[in-house]
Amino acid sequence: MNLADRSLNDYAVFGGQPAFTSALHVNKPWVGRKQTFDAHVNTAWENRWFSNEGSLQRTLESKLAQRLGVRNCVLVSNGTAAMGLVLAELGISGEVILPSFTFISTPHQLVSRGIRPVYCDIDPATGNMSAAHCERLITDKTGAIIPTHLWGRACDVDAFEHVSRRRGIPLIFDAAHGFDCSYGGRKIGGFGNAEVFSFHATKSFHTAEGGAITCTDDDLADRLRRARNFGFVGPDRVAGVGTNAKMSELSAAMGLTNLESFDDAVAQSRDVYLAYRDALADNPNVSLIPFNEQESNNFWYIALTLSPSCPISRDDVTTILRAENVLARRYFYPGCHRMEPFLSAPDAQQPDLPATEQIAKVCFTLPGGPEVTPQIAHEVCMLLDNIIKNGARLTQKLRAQGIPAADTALPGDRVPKPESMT
Ligand code: T4K
Repeated sequence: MNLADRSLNDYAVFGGQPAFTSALHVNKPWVGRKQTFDAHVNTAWENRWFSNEGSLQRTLESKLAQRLGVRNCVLVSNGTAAMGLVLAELGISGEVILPSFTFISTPHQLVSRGIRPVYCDIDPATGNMSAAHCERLITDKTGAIIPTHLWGRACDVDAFEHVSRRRGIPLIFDAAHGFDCSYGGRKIGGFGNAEVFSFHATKSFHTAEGGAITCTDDDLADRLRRARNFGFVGPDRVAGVGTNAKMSELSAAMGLTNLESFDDAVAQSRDVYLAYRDALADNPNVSLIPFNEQESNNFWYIALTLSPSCPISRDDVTTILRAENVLARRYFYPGCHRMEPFLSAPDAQQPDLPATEQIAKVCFTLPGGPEVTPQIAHEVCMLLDNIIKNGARLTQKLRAQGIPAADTALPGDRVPKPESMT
C-alpha cells in the first residue's frame, strides 16, 4: 500500500486495512540476549536466592554505578518507590516544586506524605522545568525541588544546583528517562542530592520493573539500602522506618542482560531517531525534539509537537495512527495539575502554567527504540505526512462519523458562562 498517497476511505479508522499488520508500540522493551538472561536466571535458580541483597542485584548495582560514574547506586523495586525512599530519607516536608509536565507518580508520592506539590511551568523550547519560574515559586515552606530530565535531555542542572545551594533547598532529579544521558559531558546520576531512575520495562534501560537512586553521599546511600529492606541492619535489628522496596534477582537478571547490549540498543535507537528526523525535516507542521549531539543521549523517545497551524489536531492524529497499528501516545497529557486529586482543587488553587498547557495539547510520542527499524520510521512518517496533508478533510469525516474531538479543552477547563447567566 502506498502510505504517502491514501484516499480517506483507505484509512483503518474508516474501515480500511491497517497500514501495519502488527502493533507498533511506543518503547517496546529491549531484551538483549536470551542466553545471557537464561544464564543469570539459572544462577538465581541454582543458588535458590531470589531477593534480599542477592548477588545479581549487587553486581548490577556496581556495574550501574561504574557506568554512570557515581559513587552509589541503590536498586529498588520501581521508580516510584525510589522517589518515596528519597523523600523519606532526606526528611522532605512542606512544599515541593516540580513540573506538572511529568508522570503522576511523584505528585502522588508527595501528597501521600502530606507534602504539597507546587507546580512549575516548563521552558517551551525543551519541555523541561523552568529554573526561572522555579525560583519565583520558592517560599519559606519549600522543602525540595524535583525537576525531571524530560525525554532524557538533561534539564538546566547548573541553574537548579545554583538555586539549591543559594537557598539551601534539597535538589532531587527525576531521572526516569535519563539513563546514560549526559549534562556537560557528565552522566546523569551524580547531580543534586540524589537522582531517581525508573527501570520499568518501557524505559531505555530496564529491569522489567525496577528503579534506582544514585547519589554521591555514602551515608544517604546506606540509609536508603536499609530503608528498602524494612529498616533492618541485622537479622533482628531495625534501625528506622523502612518498607519493602527490594529488587528481585529476576529483575536484576533482566538488567544485567540489557546492560550487556545497551550500547547496541542505543546505536539502533539513534538510527531510528535519525530516520524520523530526516523524514520529518520538511514538514512545517511537526517538530521532533532535537538532541544535543555533544551530549550522550539514549534516543529512546520519539516525541513530537504539532504546530498551531497544523490542519488536524493532535488527538485526531493519534486516533488515526492508532487505528493503523501505530500506537502513538499523548505525553504527559493533560499535565499532573489536571489529574486527581489536583483537578478537584478550588479554582483559586489552580496553577497558572501556560507553557505546560500548550504542550499538553500538541505533544505525542511515536514508536521508537531498537524494536523499530529506520524503514518503519520512514513509513510512519509517510503516513503522518499524508494525515496532515488531508488534515481538514479527515477531521471533517471523523466528526461526521461521531468521533469526538477530545483536545479542544483540557480536563478541568473552566467553560465561560454565557452572558445571559452572568
Ligand atoms: N518519573 C517519570 C518521568 C516516569 O516516566 C515514570 C514512569 C516514573 C517517574 C515512575 O517510575 P516507575 O514507578 O513506573 O518505575 C508507563 C510506565 O508504567 C511508567 O513506568 C512510565 N513512567 C510511564 C510514562 O509509562 P503506561 O501506562 O504508559 O504503560 P503501558 O502499559 O500503556 O505501556 C506503554 C506502551 O508500551 C504500550 O504501547 C505497551 C508497551 N509495552 C508495555 C509494557 C509494560 C510493551 O510493549 N511491553 C511491556 O512490557 O505507563
